[in-house]
Order: sequence, then structure tokens, then C-alpha cells
Amino acid sequence: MAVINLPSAALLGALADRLGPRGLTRDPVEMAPWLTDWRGRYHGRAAALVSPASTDEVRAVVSLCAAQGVAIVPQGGNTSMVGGATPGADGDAILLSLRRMDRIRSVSPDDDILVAEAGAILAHVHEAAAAAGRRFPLTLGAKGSATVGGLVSTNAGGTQVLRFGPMRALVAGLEAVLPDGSLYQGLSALRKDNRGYDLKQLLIGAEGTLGVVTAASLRLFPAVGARAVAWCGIATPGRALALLRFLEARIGQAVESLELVPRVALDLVLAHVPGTRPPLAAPAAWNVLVEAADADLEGALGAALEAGLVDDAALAASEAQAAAFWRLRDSISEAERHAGPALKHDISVPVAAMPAFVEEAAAALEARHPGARVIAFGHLGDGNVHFNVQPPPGPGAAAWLEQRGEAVSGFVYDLVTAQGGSISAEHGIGQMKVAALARTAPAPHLEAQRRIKRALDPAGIMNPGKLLPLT
Ligand code: 2HG
Ligand code: ZN
Repeated sequence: MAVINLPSAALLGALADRLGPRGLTRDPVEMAPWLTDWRGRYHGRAAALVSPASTDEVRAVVSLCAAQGVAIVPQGGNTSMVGGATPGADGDAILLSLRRMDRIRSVSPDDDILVAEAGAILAHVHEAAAAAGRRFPLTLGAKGSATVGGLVSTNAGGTQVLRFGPMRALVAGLEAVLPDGSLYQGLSALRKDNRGYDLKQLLIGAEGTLGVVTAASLRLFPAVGARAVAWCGIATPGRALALLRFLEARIGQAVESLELVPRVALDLVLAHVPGTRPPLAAPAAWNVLVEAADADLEGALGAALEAGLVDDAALAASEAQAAAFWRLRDSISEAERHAGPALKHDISVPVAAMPAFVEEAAAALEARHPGARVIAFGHLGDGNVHFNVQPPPGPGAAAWLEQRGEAVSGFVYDLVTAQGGSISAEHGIGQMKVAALARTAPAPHLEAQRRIKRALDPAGIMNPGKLLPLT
């Protein structure tokens, strides 16, 4: 059993000496924003916030902490949906922010590779790729604050996974500091490399439990000439999947996104996000946002209208309108947060099973818990929706969540597991889902993961309490 120690005054002094005044703070006011997660659900404490400026400094921090068995919680943009970057309440850990390491180290159009440090913000990666006439395709609502290290460590997905896959498909190489302070130098972006286990893939999605990602080589793609974006009104989630297959048959891989938005989600956005407008003349029970690159989306959607798959469609007439459609989609989380606390379930089942799952699981849940409301939205084409549940409105909402939250989530996870699905499709496990993972994952799966963790981090100092049920 790993033993975690409190950081001694000597350790804090050594860290301060090594990192200089910008690299360490214990000031409660400076630390406060980073001790609570984006959703305001987890409140942690930390002995210090360290902000190294280089990989060498990260190595020094990890080596010093490893020598004394002190825990480290790595953090990027602090946009985790599952409390993955928030330290525990005990205050024993060092919070390690990668935000000062935000350089784009290189862009190589010939290799189609961009090397970014862990603290680089996703939107800046997009800009740097575009400046070189290329594109880094992964994108998501939090692109203005999510960082490369966090995206790697959670194997982030987002809205372009349909065509390009999640981070696991987009990271060509990694640099990381392992829990003993040694450096894993794997940035060289080889297209072919068969030297045994793929440590890079082990670190992707490890949520900081196997080391600290300090930089990544990211795959670039040709810039898009013209993107076409349309907002469609449809009758059922089944029609959304049928529409995807219909469009793929006509314009193939040009279809880059297909996002499902129920009327309740759109209504929340229109109510809570300033400057938003209804995209269609009449509200539809279900909506689909489609994006295609360099293809005749208008023609393909015309055929879908004729075939009766789509009831109404608005094709963005300008880049500004395309951005406005995307804003409606990307603001769902924020609108939901304004509406009050809800239970979040980031789930996946096989793609073909998702339309029926959305409707049947929502009906079953709402029948079992009268007054509760399911808001299932997102990446239908990936078999992943955010099956979020709002408590019955009114003053009893907080008590309802407290008393029933676990049972409601358990109900959702049991339905997902029965379909061979996953209780975390793209947000990770963090601290929010550790117990749910322990309950639903097959024992051999958990045991193999525990062995990997023990092999690389025998003292258990890296992001304790996250991802793995360790007992
Ligand atoms: C999205 O797809 C994000 O918008 C957030 O993954 C989902 O807030 C959520 O539940
Ligand atoms: Zn999502």
C-alpha cells in the first residue's frame, strides 16, 4: 500500500529555490481558482501551487516529491468534467500547473506535425496550425481554455471525432516526466515504430496517474477550403443516425460532425446564453448540427429532405452564421450550468444502439423518477451522448440530488453496461466516477490497470484518488 507524505518545510523550500518566485505560491488567494473544478463540484486543498516553466523544472519537481513520497496533482486548463485535476480535501498534495509551459515548439508542414507544450491552449494550437496552412482538427466547447496536456491526459474527444478520432488518433508522440522523475522522450513522430509496448498510448487517457505530460507531437491535416454547416430539424434520434449514413453515402468522409441536440437543450441555450437565436422557423423535437468539408452538403441535405429524413434545414450562408450554429451547440454545457446542478453521464454504447438507448433510457428514467428531466445531447455519430439528468425543478432540487443522485446514476450506468457500453466515453473517470468504475468494470480489466499503475508509480504519488479504485 502506497504511503503519501505531507510535504515538509524542507521540500517546499527546495521547490521554491528551484522554481523561483513565479514558480511557486502558497498564497490562498492565488491558489483559490485552481482548487475548485469548472463545475464548482469539487473543492480541494494543496500545500503549494507550483508552475514550472520547462520540462527540466517539471523533472525537478517530480524528483523532489518522489524522494519524499509527496503527491502531485497535474493541472492544465482546469476544465475537467469529472474533478480529474482538482486535489483532494486533505491538502497534502502539490498542485502542479502546466500553464506556464504554453509554447508551440515547432510546426512542420512536411511532417504534418505540430509540437506543443502541455500548457498550450487548444485555440492557440488551431491558430498556429492555420498560420502554416494546416489544421489540427480536434475541437470542443472549452477550446479557449483546455490545454494540450489535459486533452492528452483525458484522451479528449469533442465534435470532430467522427472523422478524425479522439486524441489517441491525433497524438503522434509525447514527452512526459515519469513518476520517478525520469524523462520519457517520445516526441519524434514516427509513422512506424514497433519497439514493443506503446508507452505514449498508455499515457494518453491516464489522467496524470502515470506521469506528467510536458509536450505532444500533434498530427496536422490539410486546411479546409470551404466548410458547410447546417442545422436540421428531425423527428427522432433514429432519423439522426439514418441521416448520417445517408449523407455518408453521398459525400463520404466529408461529413466531419453530426451532433444531436434535443429541443430541451436548445431551449436552455436560448434562455441562458446571450445573443443566441433560434436556428429554425419552428422548433423541432430533435435537432442535428452537421458539418461537412469541401462537399455539396446542400445537395445532399436536399435529397434527405425529399427522402423525408429531415423536416427542416438551415444551411449557414456565411462563416458568421456557421459560427452562430456552432455556438448554439457548444454552449449547452454552459447553459445547463446556469440552469442549476444536474447529474452528468458521459456515456457510449455501440453506435447503432444509441438512438433507441436515448429514447428508451430517458423514458425509463423519467418514469422511475417523476419530475426529473433527461437532456441527452452530443456525439451521436460516435455512439456517445451526454445523458444528463436535471432534478425536478423547485426548492427540493438540491435534496433530490443528494438523496437520489447515486441511484439515478447507477440506473443509467447499469443500462449502459448491459449494452456493452462505457460509463465514460470522453470525459474520463477523475474522482467523480471512481466508485462507478469499480462497480461496473470487469475485474480483470481493473486488475490489469492496477498492475500498470503499481509498476510505474509504486509509491502512488501521481494524482491519487483519480481514475483507479486502488483497493
Ligand atoms: C460537450 O460535448 C462536452 O459539450 C460537455 O463534452 C458535455 O456538459 C456536458 O455534459
Ligand atoms: Zn462531449
